[in-house]
Amino acid sequence: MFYDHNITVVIPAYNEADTIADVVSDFRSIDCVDRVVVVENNCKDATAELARQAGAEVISESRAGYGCALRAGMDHAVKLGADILVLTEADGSFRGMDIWKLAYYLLDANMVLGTRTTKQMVAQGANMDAMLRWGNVTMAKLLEMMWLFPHEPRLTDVGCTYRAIWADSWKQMRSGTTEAGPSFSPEMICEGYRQGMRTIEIPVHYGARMGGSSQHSDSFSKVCKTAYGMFKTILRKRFRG
Ligand SMILES: Nc1nc2c(ncn2[C@@H]2O[C@H](COP(=O)(O)OP(=O)(O)O)[C@@H](O)[C@H]2O)c(=O)[nH]1
Ligand SMILES: [Mg+2]
Repeated sequence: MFYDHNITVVIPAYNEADTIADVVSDFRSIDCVDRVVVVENNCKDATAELARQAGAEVISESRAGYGCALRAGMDHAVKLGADILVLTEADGSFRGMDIWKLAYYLLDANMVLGTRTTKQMVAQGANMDAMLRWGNVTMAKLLEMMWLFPHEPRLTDVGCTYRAIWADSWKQMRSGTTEAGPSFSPEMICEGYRQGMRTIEIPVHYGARMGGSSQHSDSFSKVCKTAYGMFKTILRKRFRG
């Protein structure tokens, strides 16, 4: 509980057996966290079993993809009565204790986004070199420009999974999100602006993956594919709603 608010952490996980147990334990050890939900999509390894053993509730989503997994996890958390939904990753690149920062800022907002582009918060070995950092900042500036009037957003990252949103705000924006993959991240931000939601971005610690390999950004071609998808999503949301 954070004050009187029930917090559920939602973790999308695809073949993350190397890291999922430590991540679930880390988030469960944080006092304000009430429940940890892991969403898997037909994982080919022991992710689900290890997550369950570590104390998470595991649900399976048949539609593949990061966006589908997050939507399913948030819907599940809402059904169970969560007040605050916190999204994070299964690879150990975020740390549980940063949830406090997100939660405090959420008292003044509909949604609080983490940013991984504050260099001083990026650990050695993290998948956030200068190219990725500036790529993320550039995409964020594009999003800012698109929604300059009337919102004047301040953003430096559009793809950070670590974020918090009120369950009521999620229910309100849900039907405006359709992306199945990583573009779900900027789509959620754009939908929030479209609906006039108050969104704040704050720096979070970003570390190296503790194991496994990235689905979206471990090679130049994957980064380009992910970035192009996000670019299209931002333009679509601005000009086609
Ligand atoms: N359930 C599910 N989780 C996914 C899928 N794709 C990525 N993830 C998870 O989403 C998070 C972000 O993916 P990751 O590979 O770390 O991408 P990166 O952070 O951009 O390098 C991780 O926790 C992944 O396990 C998917 O298709 N299904
Ligand atoms: Mg990751």
